Parts: sequence; C-alpha cells; structure tokens
Amino acid sequence: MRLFIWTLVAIVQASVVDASPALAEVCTIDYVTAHLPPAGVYPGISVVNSSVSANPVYSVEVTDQYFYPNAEFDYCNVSFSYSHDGLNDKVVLTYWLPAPENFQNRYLSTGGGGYAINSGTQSLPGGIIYGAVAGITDGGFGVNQDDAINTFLVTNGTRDWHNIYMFGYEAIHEMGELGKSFTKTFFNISDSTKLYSYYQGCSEGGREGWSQVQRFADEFDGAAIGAPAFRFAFQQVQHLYSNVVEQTLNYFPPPCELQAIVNATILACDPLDGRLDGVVSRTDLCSAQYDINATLGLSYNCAPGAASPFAPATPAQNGTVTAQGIALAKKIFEGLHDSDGRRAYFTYTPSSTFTDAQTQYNATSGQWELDVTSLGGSFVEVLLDLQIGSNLPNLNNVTYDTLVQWISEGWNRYNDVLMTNWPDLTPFKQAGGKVIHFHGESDYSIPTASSVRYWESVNTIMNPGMSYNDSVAATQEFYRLFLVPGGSHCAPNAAEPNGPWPQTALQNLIDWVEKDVPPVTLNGTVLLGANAGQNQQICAWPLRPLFTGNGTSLECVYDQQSIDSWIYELDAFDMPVY
Ligand SMILES: *[C@@H]1O[C@H](CO)[C@@H](O)[C@H](O)[C@H]1NC(C)=O
Ligand SMILES: *[C@@H]1O[C@H](CO)[C@@H](O)[C@H](O)[C@H]1NC(C)=O
Ligand SMILES: *[C@@H]1O[C@H](CO)[C@@H](O)[C@H](O)[C@H]1NC(C)=O
Ligand SMILES: *[C@@H]1O[C@H](CO)[C@@H](O)[C@H](O)[C@H]1NC(C)=O
Ligand SMILES: *[C@@H]1O[C@H](CO)[C@@H](O)[C@H](O)[C@H]1NC(C)=O
Ligand SMILES: *[C@@H]1O[C@H](CO)[C@@H](O)[C@H](O)[C@H]1NC(C)=O
Ligand SMILES: *[C@@H]1O[C@H](CO)[C@@H](O)[C@H](O)[C@H]1NC(C)=O
Ligand SMILES: *[C@@H]1O[C@H](CO)[C@@H](O)[C@H](O)[C@H]1NC(C)=O
Ligand SMILES: *[C@@H]1O[C@H](CO)[C@@H](O)[C@H](O)[C@H]1NC(C)=O
Ligand SMILES: *[C@@H]1O[C@H](CO)[C@@H](O)[C@H](O)[C@H]1NC(C)=O
Ligand SMILES: *[C@@H]1O[C@H](CO)[C@@H](O)[C@H](O)[C@H]1NC(C)=O
Ligand SMILES: *[C@@H]1O[C@H](CO)[C@@H](O)[C@H](O)[C@H]1NC(C)=O
Ligand SMILES: [Ca+2]
Repeated sequence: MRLFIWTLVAIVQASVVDASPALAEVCTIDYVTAHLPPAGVYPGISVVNSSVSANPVYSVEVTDQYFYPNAEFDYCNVSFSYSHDGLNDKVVLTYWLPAPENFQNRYLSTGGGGYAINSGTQSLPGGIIYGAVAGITDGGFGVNQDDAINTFLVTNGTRDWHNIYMFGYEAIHEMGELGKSFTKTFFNISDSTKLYSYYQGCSEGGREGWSQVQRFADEFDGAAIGAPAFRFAFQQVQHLYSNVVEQTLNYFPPPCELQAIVNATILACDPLDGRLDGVVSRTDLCSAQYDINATLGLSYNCAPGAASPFAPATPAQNGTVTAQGIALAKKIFEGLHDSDGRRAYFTYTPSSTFTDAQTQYNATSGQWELDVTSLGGSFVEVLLDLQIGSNLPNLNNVTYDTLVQWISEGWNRYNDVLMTNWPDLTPFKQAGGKVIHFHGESDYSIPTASSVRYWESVNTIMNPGMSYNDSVAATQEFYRLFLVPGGSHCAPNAAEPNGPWPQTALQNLIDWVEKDVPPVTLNGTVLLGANAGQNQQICAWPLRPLFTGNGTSLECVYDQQSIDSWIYELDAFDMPVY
C-alpha cells in the first residue's frame, strides 16, 4: 500500500514537472522581477527592478479588429521601466505574455499611428493569439506618448534630439531587444532554442517597422507592415497640398460636394475591374477612363452636423457639384508640382475621400473656410520652424513652391532619423527576414503610390542589371507588397464595404517565416457590410487584380500599362527619391 501511494505521488509529480506552470504561478511581481532582461543586454540601458507590475488577466474577448481575428485568451499583464544611463529618463514598456501552455516561442513588437509611438494595448492581442509575447513602448514620452511631437522641442528654437531619435527608431529597437531577452528568461528558453520575433504596425507604426528592418537585420524574423508613413518629410508636407490647392484656386468646397464626387467616382469605376461589387479594385483604370467632369451639376444633400467641443454645428448642405469643385479635385489628383511643372510628389487615388481638403464651417460668416491639415502643419511648425505648437495658424503666402522647399528642407534635416526610406535591405534579406507590406488602394492619408515607389526602389537598388521580371522574383524571395482593393487608411472602407482586408497578415507572415509558405496572394477577409466574413485573395504587386466570368473569378494579371501608371518621376528634385 505504501509503495502504491509513493508511486502515485511520483507519477503526479512527474506530470507536474512536464506541464507548464499555471499563469498565476509565474505572473507575479516576484517572478517577473527575477526574470527581467539581465544587465548589459542593451548597452547604456538600466532596467528599474522596482518598477515591475504584473497581474494575470483571464478570458479576454476581442472582436471586430482589423489586424487580428476574433479570439478569447488569458494573459499576463507586465510593465516595467528603464532609463538611459546618464540621462535620468524613464521609458515604460508594457508586455502581454500568453499563458505558459499557449506560448509558442514567439515575440511581437507593435507600433503606433500619427505622432503616437504606440496604439495602446489594442495591438497586443495580435501577438497573444499566436502564442507570442507582445510589446508596446511609451518611448519615454509619458503623457505625450499619443502625441510625441510635443516632446521634440526643449523650447522654441531648440530641438530635443534624444526624443526625436527615440521616436525615429531607437525606442522601438530597445523594446524589441529587451522584449526578446525578457521573453527568453521568463519562459526559460535556452540559448540554443529559436525564438521567432515579429513586428506588426500600420501608418506611423508601419514607418516604425521599416525603421527597424532598414537598420537592424537580426531584430525581427518578419514584419507585417501596413501603409507606412515613411519618406516622412514628403509624407507630412503632402498633407498640406490639398489645402494649398484650395487657397490657390480660392475655392473652399462644402465637404458634401467632394463626397458627392467620391461617391460618383466609386459608382462609375466599380465595374472597370470586371466585378460589380461597389469596390474600385483598379484605381489605375479609374484614373485613365473616368473623367469627373461627368459629375458637373450632380445634386447632393448632407444632413446638418451637431456641434462638438472643437467645431460648431454645421448646416444642411444642399447643392450641385460645381465646375470649381471639379477643378479643385482634378488639381488634387495631379499631385504636387513646382512652378516649373516638375513633379514633387504623387497623390491619392480616385475613390479615396478628400480628407486633407476638409474645410471648416464658420458660423459667423456662414462660409466654409480653410482648415489646415494638422499632420502637415505641425511638421512645419515644430520640425522646420522650431516653434512649439500643434499646427500652422494659416497658409498665408504658401505656394506649391513653398511646399517643395519644405520637403527639401525636411528631407535634408531628418534624413537619418525620420525619412525611413533606405532602400538597401541586403543585410535583412541575408539574415532570412521576411516582409509582408500592404496598402489600401483607396487610402486618403498616405498615397498608395508611396508604397509602390519604395518597393520599386528596393527592387532596383538590390537587383542591379537584372530584367524586371527577374528582379521581381528576387525581391519577392523576402519582400512582398499587396495593394488592398478598396482599402482605406489602415482600415477597411465603409464606402467600399465589400473589399477584402488582410486581417490575418501576421498569421500569413508566421507561415512564411516558420513554414516557408510564401504568400502568393495575401489572405483577405470582408470585414464590413452584408458580406462580412467572406474570404478574398489580394494580388501581389506588380500583378494587378482583374475579374473574369462576370466577376466570379479573380485573376492577378501582368499589365505593363497599369504598372507604369503607378511609377512617377519626381523631377522637382536633383537627388534620387527612394
Ligand atoms: C535587477 O534584476 C536583474 C534580473 O533579475 C538582476 O540581474 C539585477 O542584478 C537586478 N538589479 C538590481 C539593482 O537589483
Ligand atoms: C495592466 O497593468 C497596468 C500597469 O500596472 C495597469 O495600469 C492596467 O490596469 C493593467 N491592466 C489590466 C487589464 O489588468
Ligand atoms: C514660442 O514662440 C511663439 C511665437 O512664435 C510664442 O508665441 C510662444 O510664446 C513661444 N513659446 C515659448 C515657450 O517661448
Ligand atoms: C521556469 O523554470 C522555473 C524553474 O524550473 C519554473 O519554476 C518556472 O515555472 C518556469 N517558468 C515557465 C514560464 O515555464
Ligand atoms: C453579372 O453579375 C451581376 C451582379 O454582379 C448580375 O446582376 C448579372 O445578372 C450577371 N450577369 C450574368 C450574365 O450572369
Ligand atoms: C472638363 O470641364 C472643364 C471646365 O468645364 C473643361 O475646361 C475641360 O476641357 C473638361 N475636360 C474634358 C476632358 O472634357
Ligand atoms: C436640404 O435638403 C433636405 C432634403 O434632402 C431638405 O429637407 C432641406 O429642407 C434642405 N435644406 C435647404 C436649406 O434647402
Ligand atoms: C469667421 O468669419 C468672420 C466674419 O467674416 C471673420 O471675422 C472671422 O475671422 C472668421 N473666423 C475664423 C475662425 O476664420
Ligand atoms: C506675404 O507676401 C506679401 C507680398 O510678397 C508680403 O507683403 C507679406 O508680408 C507676406 N505675408 C506674410 C505673412 O509673410
Ligand atoms: C514578365 O512576367 C509576366 C508574368 O508575371 C509575363 O506576363 C511577362 O510577359 C514577362 N515579361 C517579360 C519581358 O518576360
Ligand atoms: C456618399 O456615400 C456614403 C456611403 O458610402 C453616404 O453615407 C453619403 O451620404 C454619400 N454622400 C453623398 C454626398 O452622396
Ligand atoms: C484566411 O482568412 C480566412 C477568413 O477570410 C480565415 O478563415 C483563414 O484562417 C485565413 N487563412 C490563413 C492562412 O490565415
Ligand atoms: Ca468592382
């Protein structure tokens, strides 16, 4: 009998040793403090052991997200801070860790949007559901983590270069290196065991991802990057182009008029891709074949808008599309040129909303007036004029040439910290890294052509002397670009709800990195409207979508005319623009 009991105990103990510890057992301040990244993992950084917080969280449900599917999970909520030696600063890291039985040897860094260094904890489930530890950083910006530009000046005229570099790439790098080290010690991973590391982010978060891939070949095995805000000086200043068109043409349209042009454009261009689904899958055919002159006289109606803390109530907008409205939209579609007619940048695709051209209502005058786009205005005010602020007060005397000048100046000043368009990714490719890069083809905030230009720059720089098709094959060994039909800015598009969205991009990246299954097409899911849940594939650039069989069958076709329509000569500058 005694022998029997002893045997039973031994069996139970053995099974306990083999099994993962319960989440509550390791998700404690003591356990985390004892498993922090060891000193010296990142030179010049000291983790503050007394800053640790840790608590288990159970049965969290996430639904209707754009960057990961619905899921339910438990996690360990960890946060700790570190400082840079000699600086007396404080950078706060937050990591969510999967329950030990669900951990799959993966780590994920995530990024922000606008001037935010992170997207809050909303991005973290994307790691947990794939068994990855997932992290965000506050970059040391504290209460300004959602608007880091507030920390870029010490005072008028004096830049805080440390903060600018932290935003540019340093904070994301530190989070990645400390996060990988922490993951290994927390989960007892031996040095010989491979920890797969990933990055996911869109917009500014996409720029943050590229900032790492371009500099640190070994940081990530893969990056899933959407609509990156890279070529930063160009990208921020181009936000002001629509405003300068309005000012130059002296026409400030009621927002409803531009909406009417967008809606008519979607209606007219929908069938050009071979499928009647409310989605403009081929904006290049739309540019070539649809003339918005057809909207002249089209009547529009928009309901009155309620007042907000930032804007007065707006009246009902009833009217018809004017020749002035059409001329304005056409000038915006042309993109920024200098006064000698040389092109400085590209612009949004037809079917995108004219968000940068949004006017504001003046209740006193009863007029719609210029509303300076703050993403562009703050870049000029803070990073060029070095004045503390959040926007330019107006665009008095600002011409197309001024915008070109601002781009040159911003490019030159911030080339190594914010531009983020270094095109030689050889070290990353040689390290075995993979990138899935996607961009909505109806993006209203970052021109879709911006991503095409970068992919083509990488393709040209890394494959000199090759034929185009051979270079495409070489680039696609590690880096693939997907234009998402109807996709808006880092989100599916309410105006084209039947389009796909790459909600499982991180899963597809993991399959490429860990199982060597490359995404020939990118998996897409309809997330809005009556067809929500439907699966649709997204073509890999330079192939373009075309439907046959009355819209039933998607083909990804090689169409030289379409490819050429996405490639621009930026001859306003004497330097190459990658
Ligand atoms: C902080 O914790 C780490 C990891 O547990 C340890 O190596 C280091 O000695 C600790 N530092 C201090 C100042 O206690
Ligand atoms: C996670 O930890 C942070 C920092 O301690 C805390 O503010 C937050 O409330 C925690 N979240 C949950 C869901 O426990
Ligand atoms: C910065 O300069 C602006 C004028 O351009 C001035 O209004 C503001 O008070 C100055 N701020 C500080 C902190 O000096
Ligand atoms: C790591 O190993 C220690 C010692 O064996 C164990 O107590 C702990 O539960 C392990 N942690 C995890 C997350 O498996
Ligand atoms: C083609 O598809 C449209 C809807 O997408 C449908 O209304 C039409 O009947 C179809 N035509 C044929 C010939 O099947
Ligand atoms: C569009 O309309 C404008 C003004 O009404 C006119 O000048 C222009 O020639 C028209 N464009 C085309 C392609 O017909
Ligand atoms: C605008 O149109 C709506 C109907 O779409 C109508 O109810 C309203 O009276 C109109 N307002 C004006 C000022 O014409
Ligand atoms: C609104 O219009 C009035 C009257 O034309 C003008 O005096 C005022 O400056 C305008 N307000 C703004 C914020 O532009
Ligand atoms: C705008 O230009 C005019 C004429 O070139 C000049 O007199 C005026 O001072 C300028 N205004 C501003 C705000 O720079
Ligand atoms: C390049 O490849 C495409 C198929 O992807 C093919 O249609 C095209 O003819 C090729 N071009 C050349 C010059 O070989
Ligand atoms: C444009 O279409 C959207 C639906 O996508 C609708 O909400 C909006 O009212 C329409 N606006 C105009 C001016 O037609
Ligand atoms: C592709 O997306 C569908 C939903 O559209 C999903 O069910 C499936 O798991 C995804 N496949 C991969 C490999 O991510
Ligand atoms: Ca269509």
